[in-house]
Parts: sequence; C-alpha cells; structure tokens
Amino acid sequence: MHIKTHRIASLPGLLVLAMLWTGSAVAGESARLNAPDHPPVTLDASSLAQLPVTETTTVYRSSKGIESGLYKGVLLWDLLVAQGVVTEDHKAALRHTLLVTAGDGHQVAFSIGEIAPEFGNRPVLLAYEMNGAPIPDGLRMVVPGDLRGARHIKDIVTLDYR
Ligand SMILES: Nc1nc2c(c(=O)[nH]1)N[C@H]1C(S)=C(S)[C@@H](COP(=O)(O)O)O[C@H]1N2
Ligand SMILES: [Mo]
Repeated sequence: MHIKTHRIASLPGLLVLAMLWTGSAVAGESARLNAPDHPPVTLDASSLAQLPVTETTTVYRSSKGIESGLYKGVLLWDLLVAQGVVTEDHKAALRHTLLVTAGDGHQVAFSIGEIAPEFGNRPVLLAYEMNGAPIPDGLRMVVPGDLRGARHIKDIVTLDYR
C-alpha cells in the first residue's frame, strides 16, 4: 500500500522533470540574430522552418578525417532578406559582414558579398537538421565548397550583422 502511494505520487514529478528537460534542450538550440536598427530575432528549428527549406551535402577535411553530411536548413541570404536586414541596395549590403559566435567562443565572419546571389553566390546554410535528425548541439553553419571544416561552426549562439 505504501509503495503504491509512493509510485502514484512520483508520476507527476517525473512528468515535470521531463518537461523541464525538454524545455532546456529547446532553449539550447536557439540563436540570436542581432542587426543595427532591428529588434533581436530568436532563431530555432521551428522559426527557421517558416522560411524556404534548403538541403545540401557537404564534405570537408577535419583533424579526424573526411566528414560528410546531408543538412537541412535555411540559406543565410534568405534569412537576412526575410528579416529585412539586407535589401535591394546592393552597394549598401556589400559593406557588411555577419559575425557568427558559438557557445565555446569559436567565431567565423562571413561577408554579405560572399553570400549574395548576384556576387559570390555561396550557398551558406544555417542548418537545424543533419542526416534526417535534429542537430543535438544546436544550429550549425554549413559551407558547401569549403575544403576544411572550421567555418562549419556548431552550437551557434549569436549572429551579428554589422
Ligand atoms: N563551435 C565550434 N564549431 C566548430 C569548431 C569549434 O571548435 N567550435 N571547430 C570547427 C572545425 S576546425 C572543424 S574541422 C569542424 C569539425 O567538425 P566535426 O566535429 O563534425 O568533425 O567543426 C568546426 N566547427
Ligand atoms: Mo578543423
């Protein structure tokens, strides 16, 4: 009898723990887009899924060997256009960069000219899925064509347009 009562009482407790766990996991997968004269935007798998989905494969060399993957996400260019951060004024856009920062302090700067379709046209992807599953350590940049992995920055925390 005592054991039964204990088990019934602990069930809601377990549910609360499960919800807290899920909540913290989702929070860890979000990043912040900051741009001058724009309110900060929270990016995560569900908000990015509102934008056109792009899939790409990438192969690069790392210290562990050759890495490859199939990624799903949003083109950096599409995101910046959707947020109104880049506009039709090409010459104004070309003076800007996007500094991407990860949770461990790794940072990568991309230039807007590099990703603009009518200039460098590099299909840099902000990815939320890898090989058909959510990326466990958060959003990741995918840079098809890069020979090495360093710009495939993982666990993205902020993207600063400046
Ligand atoms: N946040 C973060 N992302 C990172 C790095 C890092 O140190 N921190 N290293 C980069 C480098 S140098 C490489 S080669 C790849 C390695 O990716 P892998 O662990 O999938 O092989 O991650 C890249 N992304
Ligand atoms: Mo690397």
